[in-house]
Amino acid sequence: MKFFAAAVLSLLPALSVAHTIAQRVRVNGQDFGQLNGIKAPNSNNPIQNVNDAAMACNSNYRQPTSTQVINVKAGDKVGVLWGHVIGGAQFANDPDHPIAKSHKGPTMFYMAKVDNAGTASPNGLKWFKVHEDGLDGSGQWGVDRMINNGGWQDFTLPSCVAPGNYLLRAEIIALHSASKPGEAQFYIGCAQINVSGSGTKTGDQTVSFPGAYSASHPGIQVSIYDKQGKPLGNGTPYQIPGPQVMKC
Ligand SMILES: [Cu+2]
Repeated sequence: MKFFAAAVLSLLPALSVAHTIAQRVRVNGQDFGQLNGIKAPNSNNPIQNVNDAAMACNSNYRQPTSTQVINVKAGDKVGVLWGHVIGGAQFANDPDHPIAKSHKGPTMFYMAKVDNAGTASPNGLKWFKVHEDGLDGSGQWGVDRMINNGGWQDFTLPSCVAPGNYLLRAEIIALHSASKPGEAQFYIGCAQINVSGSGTKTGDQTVSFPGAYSASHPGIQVSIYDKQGKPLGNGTPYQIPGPQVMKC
């Protein structure tokens, strides 16, 4: 037993690097290619401080950064691809690609209007939520659906979004250790899009990043485990942090 506990503990540092990076964009199934129209960090480490400036669009971007802006129509299906490292799997049959299965939690998309999405600073923007996927009644999380989707996190861009350039913020919160304060892991990547269409909305309810989340929110500091220790939820509905999803 003692040996077993020691063996498990010695695995923890290895588990802690089972992280992920957002690195590709697709529109209606068309993949725009690695690091085109999206800025990715050099490291796959999560952000753990909700007040970190990197909560907007991550930080320490891999150079050179893409200034490409990807054209989408309001109503299109837009997706961002997550991978364990840049390029996807770290090695053949990498069990931590696109993310470690332990990293249960919600996935979300936010948008913020900018003048030029290819060069815009992610600081000081007004973000509105356009999609969220939390815990369903069968104990499956947004992250499980992303893994089952080969790393793609997709949503339908609301038809009422006004034309123009936007940063599209993809987010995963990994909650496997989140019962302790400051241990929720935030994975964030921002794509650069130009929306066309006849919509008029840029969000009913906007928030700032950092600022939108508090460390003690019940969707951020939370145990996701049932009485058997399975990550199926703790018996109360999981509350996704942030504002309501925009409605058209
Ligand atoms: Cu991780």
